[in-house]
Amino acid sequence: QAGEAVPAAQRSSWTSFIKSLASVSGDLSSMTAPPFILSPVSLTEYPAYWCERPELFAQIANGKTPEERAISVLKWFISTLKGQYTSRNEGMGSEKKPLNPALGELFYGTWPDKNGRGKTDLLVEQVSHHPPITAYVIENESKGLKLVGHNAQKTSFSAGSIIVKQIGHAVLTVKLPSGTKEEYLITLPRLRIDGLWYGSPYIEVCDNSYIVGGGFVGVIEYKGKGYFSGKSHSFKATLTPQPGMGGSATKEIVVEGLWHQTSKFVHGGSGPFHDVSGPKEEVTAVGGEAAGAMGEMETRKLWELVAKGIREGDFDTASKEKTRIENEMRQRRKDEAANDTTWALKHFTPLASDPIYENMGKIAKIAPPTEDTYVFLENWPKSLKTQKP
Ligand code: CLR
Repeated sequence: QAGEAVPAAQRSSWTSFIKSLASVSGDLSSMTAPPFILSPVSLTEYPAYWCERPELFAQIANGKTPEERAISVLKWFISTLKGQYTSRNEGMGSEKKPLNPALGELFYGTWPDKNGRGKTDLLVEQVSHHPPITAYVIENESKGLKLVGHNAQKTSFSAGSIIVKQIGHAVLTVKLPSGTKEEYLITLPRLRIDGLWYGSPYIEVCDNSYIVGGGFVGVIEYKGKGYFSGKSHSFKATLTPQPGMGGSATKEIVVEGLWHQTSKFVHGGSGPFHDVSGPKEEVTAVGGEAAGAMGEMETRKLWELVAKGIREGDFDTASKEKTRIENEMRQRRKDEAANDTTWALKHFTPLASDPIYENMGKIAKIAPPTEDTYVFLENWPKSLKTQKP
């Protein structure tokens, strides 16, 4: 029986949606779900979660030693988790099903300079539709910081929960004043979506993820209710010095706490570590066309009427518009096939295996041993950055 959180009129469609989850494996993104669970936001906007505390991102550049920087990277990373994995519950009452991006869908945004932290810019492109793959860059140029990553998901259903295996990784490059650079490989944790029967899905982060760089192998272990701390959203992060990786630290650093609240040092430091009780800063969307206008493929333009319909409860319009867009995209693919062409990506080029992932992954024994990547073409729209000659 579908739970209380499901509007009465949508109970039976919610029940059949849940039941069909068991038979759909791999990609849930194109499944039809009842209106109450739809989010008006496309997955191309999600990379903004990486930088909703821009001052913590900028802070990485202020570290004077590899150790200080590695700690700042960990602190910034842990501080993004609350936004990444609980913000839909806070903003919309439960986890929701995002709009499934079209191939070539774009999203550009910025966080302004404040208190000397520098301006931070975001660029996102949907580089594959089936399976959905989103590539992104976040750059704070004045601080020499650049995060380039992509993500995809493989979903399965187990014991009433959706298991989301995140595929993809990110590389953070820190340009040092000395002219050298430091690189950090960041991998993504596995997720479990619980609360489905009640109609109020929420995410628990599971297993491990890694941050390798700055002379450390960082392992973040995630636990939910009933594990070592007995509380949901628990984590323990261990930074282990790795000889030969550019660092000079000898002691292990261990941090423990709740990623959606606070944590503290338990080894290699003392006192509080991270605290995300304060407000975050949402990205400001910027059009990528001349004078900052939004192009047809920019997410807030492309999905405008669908999003409006979902927000206002006008699901007829939302669904009609969604069908129109999907048909247009299908036609585009057919035309390409007929003309023997393919869609040209605007900002990225695929690379079959990422050497940074392979090298660092080997040090930390990360599986799989190789992963593909999307290389950024360094072509920011002029509305975000003035191109250097
Ligand atoms: C995308 C990358 C972000 C973190 C993130 C948060 C929520 C995830 C999303 C990623 C991928 C798509 C996702 C979503 C939660 C629900 C949704 C797994 C990993 C699936 C496709 C929809 C399930 C439908 C139920 C909510 C009914 O950095």
